[in-house]
Amino acid sequence: MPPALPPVYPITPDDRGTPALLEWARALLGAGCVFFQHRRKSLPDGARLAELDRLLELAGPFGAAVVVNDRPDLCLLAGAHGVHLGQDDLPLESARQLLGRGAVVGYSTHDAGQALSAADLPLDYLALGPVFPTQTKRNPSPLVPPAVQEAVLAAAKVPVAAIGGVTPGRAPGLWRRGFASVAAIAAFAKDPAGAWRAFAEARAAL
Ligand code: 3NM
Repeated sequence: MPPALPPVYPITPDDRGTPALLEWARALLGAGCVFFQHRRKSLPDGARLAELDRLLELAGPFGAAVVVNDRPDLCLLAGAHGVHLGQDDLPLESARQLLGRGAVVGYSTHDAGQALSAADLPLDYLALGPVFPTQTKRNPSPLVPPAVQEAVLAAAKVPVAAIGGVTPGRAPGLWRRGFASVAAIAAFAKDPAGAWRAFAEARAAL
């Protein structure tokens, strides 16, 4: 069984070097996070793979899962726990073929058509966004209106993560609406351990 999508899903910032990124991960793991995504689109492939190796070494003693953004090949090479694929990446079936049933395979969707047509794909979770305005993603899709969010949540056969502008203050509304998870970059960028605690408190108060 692949590791399950947790209620809070941190994603790495992409605005710093590897030593600072490893500090970010150490803080998050120390605070209790056991599932996060390595999303480092700006790094050359070799540096991205080397950083992923280092992250997996850090995550191992915590039993934490590291999901690789976009790249089943890097996931396989590093022995990471799964991939998160976008609309323009390898097909989900190909990622599944490469990584097997034990890997997490997640998929980004941005509208009802994409999310509903993913219903029969070999997925472990869907991400839907942006649910709020995001400063982090270049050229984000238009906001997913609440009615579309609800339609996707009603039809989804796998857990759905909300993404885009998520903060600890916004998370409870998303969980209550039926999102299994909230994924975020900016909210965790400066103080990952503090943000982790703020999300955990919001979850506990739900
Ligand atoms: N994907 P922040 S929005 C990586 O809409 C990503 O699918 C999105 O960063 C989507 O939490 C986004 O800082 C950026 O808004 C999320």
